[in-house]
Amino acid sequence: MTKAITCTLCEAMCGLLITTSGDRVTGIRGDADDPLSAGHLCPKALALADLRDDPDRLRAPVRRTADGWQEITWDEAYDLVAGALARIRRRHGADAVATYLGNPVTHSLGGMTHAPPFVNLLGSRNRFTAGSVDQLPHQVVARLLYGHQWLLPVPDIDRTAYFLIFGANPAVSNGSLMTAPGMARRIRALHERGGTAVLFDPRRTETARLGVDHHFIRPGTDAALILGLLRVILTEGAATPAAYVDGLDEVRHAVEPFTPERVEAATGVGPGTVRRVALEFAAAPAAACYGRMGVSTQRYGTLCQWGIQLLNIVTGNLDRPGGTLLTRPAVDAIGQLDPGRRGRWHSRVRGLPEFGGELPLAALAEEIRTPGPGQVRALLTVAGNPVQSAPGGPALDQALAGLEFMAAVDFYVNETTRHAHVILPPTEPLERDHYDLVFRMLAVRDTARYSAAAFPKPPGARHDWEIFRDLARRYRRLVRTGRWRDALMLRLRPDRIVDLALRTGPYRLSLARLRRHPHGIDLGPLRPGLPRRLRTPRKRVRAAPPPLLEAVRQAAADLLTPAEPGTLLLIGRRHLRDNNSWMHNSARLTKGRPRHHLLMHPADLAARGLADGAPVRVRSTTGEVTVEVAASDDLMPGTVSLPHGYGHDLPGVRLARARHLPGAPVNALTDPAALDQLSGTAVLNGVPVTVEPSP
Ligand SMILES: Nc1nc2c(c(=O)[nH]1)N[C@H]1C(S)=C(S)[C@@H](COP(=O)(O)OP(=O)(O)OC[C@H]3O[C@@H](n4cnc5c(=O)[nH]c(N)nc54)[C@H](O)[C@@H]3O)O[C@H]1N2
Ligand SMILES: Nc1nc2c(c(=O)[nH]1)N[C@H]1C(S)=C(S)[C@@H](COP(=O)(O)OP(=O)(O)OC[C@H]3O[C@@H](n4cnc5c(=O)[nH]c(N)nc54)[C@H](O)[C@@H]3O)O[C@H]1N2
Ligand code: SF4
Ligand SMILES: [Mo]
Repeated sequence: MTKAITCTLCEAMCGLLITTSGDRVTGIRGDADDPLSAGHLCPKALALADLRDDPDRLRAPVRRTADGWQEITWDEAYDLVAGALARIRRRHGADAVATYLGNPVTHSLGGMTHAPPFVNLLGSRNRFTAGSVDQLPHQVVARLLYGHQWLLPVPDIDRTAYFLIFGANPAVSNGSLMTAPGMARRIRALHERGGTAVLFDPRRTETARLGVDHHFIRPGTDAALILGLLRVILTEGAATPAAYVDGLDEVRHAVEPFTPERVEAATGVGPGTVRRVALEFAAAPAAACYGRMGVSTQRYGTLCQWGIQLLNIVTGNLDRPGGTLLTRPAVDAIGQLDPGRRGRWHSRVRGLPEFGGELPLAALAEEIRTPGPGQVRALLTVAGNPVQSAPGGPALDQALAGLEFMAAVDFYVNETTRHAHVILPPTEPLERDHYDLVFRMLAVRDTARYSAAAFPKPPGARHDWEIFRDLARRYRRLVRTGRWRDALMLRLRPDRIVDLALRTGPYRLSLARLRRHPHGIDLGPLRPGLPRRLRTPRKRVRAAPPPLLEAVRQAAADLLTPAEPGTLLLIGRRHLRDNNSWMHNSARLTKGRPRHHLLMHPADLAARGLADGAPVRVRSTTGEVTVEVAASDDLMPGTVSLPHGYGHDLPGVRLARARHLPGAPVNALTDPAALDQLSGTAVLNGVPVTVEPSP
């Protein structure tokens, strides 16, 4: 039997055709009829079958005992979890129970509809998500400039003439906050129509190899370059902003210090390149500037994302076909979402402000470890592995061991969930219906696709949403709390929620209609909609919000400080066959040449007397790891690169294959104290390290 499904492993949302026989997968291929992915798929799609068959994947709730994990019934599991969460709340207050929502929550329909209302029910201010090790700077900037954290313009890659990229590797990641399956094809098409793609990245990446004009940049210095590009455009009279933009005089003043010569000393990018790229970008008939993880998770991530928006704004490319535009998704949830308020409360220990209702993940360990009123004593994680993904992972690992209670909604016993007292495993992705609530909002073309589950739910299994519904029912019997809206959401089925949202959405679609079109419905290319869709008070773009101006003023000297010779800066890396910290139990994805090495330029190896392939000790101010080094002239000298999500060999982890993969946990080296101040996002790129022979 062949069914049309949607891949949920990354943001690309590829349409897939899956053939099955009984309860087994017999084939997976790209769905050529999907209006967005047009047949594209990557090697991870095939691993959906491995995930399904993995004997290490939990199929029933388990409880941790002195003799290991013991299977229990759902009723027992719900009672244990709801009971413990309610008890700790009663004894120590709501803030004593923290929550962490990991990345796959956004890829699961039932996770998206039901995890947030359950978290609301718990009423704690100690809410954490993967957002603060990822995209929060984009949200902070969107809130300040456009009035809502989810008004995120998307590069119109299929119509642009000039694509300017900072710190993203879409050839591998398949695009992030820019759902664009088949990036190689799209870049090829850009070149074929005479367009240009320019990339700034300290590593010559897979994206750089797509015929892209690639330039090295010293890690952590992009804000200087981006503001320098703006300075060229604003001083050479090339600006053509829309009439609804305020504040460009202030911007012009703020970028004054960023002369091409000073930018070069800080970033390593020559003044000729700065001028040329700026003027080409401004002169292109349509241009789009975009930056992702490399510029979001660095010391001035919010300034980088501000500068990127400004480049699009001052050149008139915001809201222009071929520039960057807002999507118009069939389910438009923006009105229901927090606009991005900030600072309503602060973290207890370090006094860090919340943003959009969450605190920086970098603060979780200290909130657990530091005694006193408001101390975190219990944790619920959902679809996450913060021991691997948070800065200072090993310290968080230690902190988790000291919790009074921990529960996880997850189907693996990984580095994080091994600390749980109870694990509640949901169905796997092929067993559930799917509609992408998040990434349809961020795609380079408007489309809608509802996928029915490829397999029926096995007897006794629970979907993510059922777990939250059932937990909420028990919990509310013990703690009379919660808003009616959350209680209602928790009782509705996700398909019902999607249907209602489709019917009231901009295209008046319905679930029935989408079911009749299993390959998806094309809603067309991105369309202009500003200033009408702004959520600022007077429908004006605020190009120069005071907090950002103040931040540039304070950061300028630091940003423009020339690099010290001899220092090494660590950056991250993703691989097409890795998926953050999970999917490492799949043989299909992990066989072949190892790819966990620390990459280092041959000159940097020679300067330290290190041999290619030898184990080395990498040290930062917070920790150290031992890992093999590999020479690579794809790295900018002075930069080393290590992927995240490796190093699974900890006691209790139940991932038979992953445990034996070589590699080291990069977040042993990242520092929870190092944050992008404006957003609370962790600095994961541009971390100073030393590398020496392993003793
Ligand atoms: N195959 C695969 N795909 C994925 C994922 C995965 O794990 N595997 N993860 C998904 C997730 S959760 C996300 S958020 C996205 C991320 O999507 P991307 O951001 O496109 O992916 P990264 O590989 O993190 O790319 C970051 C790039 O920034 C560069 N970089 C590092 N530091 C700096 C710097 O200081 N300045 C500049 N200019 N560049 C820098 C790195 O060399 C790297 O090439 O990918 C998603 N897709
Ligand atoms: N140094 C460094 N650190 C990083 C990054 C980096 O580039 N460098 N990238 C950061 C980024 S962008 C991200 S998004 C984070 C990711 O960090 P996390 O979200 O914390 O971790 P993941 O590795 O995505 O772990 C996903 C977990 O979800 C479970 N899971 C998968 N599907 C489901 C499901 O449908 N339901 C439930 N309940 N569970 C499920 C898996 O079993 C796994 O345990 O890491 C961040 N950390
Ligand atoms: S690029 Fe790969 S992992 Fe991402 S949605 Fe497509 S098939 Fe799935
Ligand atoms: Mo991410």
